[in-house]
Amino acid sequence: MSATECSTVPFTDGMSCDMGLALYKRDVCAVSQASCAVEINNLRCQHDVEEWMATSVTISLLIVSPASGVEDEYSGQKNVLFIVVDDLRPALGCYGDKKAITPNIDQLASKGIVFKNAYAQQALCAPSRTSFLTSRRPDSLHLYDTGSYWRESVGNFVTLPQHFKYHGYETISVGKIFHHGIVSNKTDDYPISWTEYPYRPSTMKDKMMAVCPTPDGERMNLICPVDIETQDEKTLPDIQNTDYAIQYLMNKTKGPNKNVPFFLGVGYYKPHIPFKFPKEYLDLYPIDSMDLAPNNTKPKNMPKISWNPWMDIRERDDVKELNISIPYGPVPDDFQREIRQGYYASLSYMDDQLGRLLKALEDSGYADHTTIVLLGDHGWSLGEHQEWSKYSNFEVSLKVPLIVYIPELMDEDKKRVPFHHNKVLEYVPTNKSGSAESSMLASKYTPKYQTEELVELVDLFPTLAEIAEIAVPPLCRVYSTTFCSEGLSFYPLIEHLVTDPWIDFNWKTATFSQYPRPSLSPKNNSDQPALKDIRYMGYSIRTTRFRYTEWVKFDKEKFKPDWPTIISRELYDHKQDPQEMNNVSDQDEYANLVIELSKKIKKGWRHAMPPGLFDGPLKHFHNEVNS
Ligand SMILES: [Ca+2]
Repeated sequence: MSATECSTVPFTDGMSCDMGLALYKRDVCAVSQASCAVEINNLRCQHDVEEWMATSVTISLLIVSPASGVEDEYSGQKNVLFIVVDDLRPALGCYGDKKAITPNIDQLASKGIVFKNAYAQQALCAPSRTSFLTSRRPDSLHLYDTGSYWRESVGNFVTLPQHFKYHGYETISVGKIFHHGIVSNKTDDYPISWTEYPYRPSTMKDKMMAVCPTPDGERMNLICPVDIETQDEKTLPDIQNTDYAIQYLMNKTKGPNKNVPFFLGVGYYKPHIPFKFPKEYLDLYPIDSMDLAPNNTKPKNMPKISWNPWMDIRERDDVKELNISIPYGPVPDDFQREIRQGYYASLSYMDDQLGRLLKALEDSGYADHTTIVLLGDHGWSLGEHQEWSKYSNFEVSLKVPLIVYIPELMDEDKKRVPFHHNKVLEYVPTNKSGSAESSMLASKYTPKYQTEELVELVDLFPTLAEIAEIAVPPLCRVYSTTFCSEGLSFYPLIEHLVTDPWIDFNWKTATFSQYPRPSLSPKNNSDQPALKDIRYMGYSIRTTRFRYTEWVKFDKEKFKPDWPTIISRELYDHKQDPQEMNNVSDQDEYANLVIELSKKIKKGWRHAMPPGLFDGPLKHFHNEVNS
């Protein structure tokens, strides 16, 4: 039976719908008392899914008692606002970036927790998003490019929104949550993951069009400040996204489904290239105030295979005419400043949209019971290492912002300060020397909680399930298509930081990421090799002090590394070298460490979990933590 014939039922690989659903229910029941009252025998696919969903909602309503003092109609279920920002690195006020003007993201951070060491599993949209939306790592998804749909190619894994949908949530996708295209069946995985057809802004069609005004006419530039009045429909994709999400919230408060909990995914397109934004945002960052990356040259002893030649940047008209040499460049200094200015301006424009959305959430009345998560799908190099864009295993490509706000946990005594919209253009500096006064204004927010603990985007699925008190997928002890997770819920970590921060907490000891390459030295397809061209894989781990990457031969038929065939190694000591400018993997004093980290990488993510976790059931670990 194909995935589409049995499309609403998980885990149907080689089995009937009935069996697939029965297994999902069994797995859910194993971890969730609420769902266990449901009979799992004699199932019929579609009919039973709907009946089960209805029963499941009723049961949750009965079992989860509302917190005291909230409005009568509140059902006790937590809504989720899941905000994914395309190519967002932690260039944010709340991450200590003095230049960034991001008062709305900072406002969110001032109520929630900021994860200072959060990592993507691969620095490319499609593999990263599919990974955190299924809680599987790229090697389990067999996905390193944009060329396959997991349900057809590898396993009918349940997705994060699908799981919420099964638990009675309205699941809504606005903009880019799944990577659009083949990887999500060209439908963003509708109808399996979403209650209604995913919204995509109509003006996204202009992404590869010549719409940037220049003295020589309209061009397809990298840096593209625009007068909105001259654009298609007089709007831009992220403005449309925000309008749509606001409309959804406003309609919901008035509609018959007012009390049905929601999982609202809002995927912002900026600061992904091209840097197309309303031109006023450029004034936030006078060009004279822009600097270069402090480490804008190639790292010492960097293996050639590490390099990504940033071809997506080069194909834009304004970059093309600079005739920058392939593959290394460098980009002329003046243009480096312009790229950095364009990235920051795009980011502030996106932040302004987020402010509108947060204000609407407040106005809708849902903010008291809506968990908000904001993340970037991977990082981006703004000239660090002489590099641009993502496509690598460097820290700047893999590190992402991750902010989580859980009102029920983080606002004591119901003293929640309402969200408001910080109008970002009010931060435009009055002098040309830069944004000092703006950052002073922006600094009125500081993160409420922050942590240096290592977390991975693959952890998000179980974390959100635990926050919402729906069935938490247990760890996948071995590779499996059943209901399980290749990440670990960090909710206990959050709870610990909020309630008992002075007590030691056992947490994971490394994060795992990877990047494929077609060749030993950079070629035109090194940034995004198609699966058929992949010959090497760089496996990268980050411990609290080190980033270690091992480049090995890779079998693309079996989706497995050939560990003995090592191409090269990289080791960056973040204590001595936080900018990753010196690969010390060949230095004698690090020889033993290289052996140790090489072993750790091969043992894999399961063995970097908190001690004891793989010796007993997950529940046991959480009980220990809570006791
Ligand atoms: Ca991306």
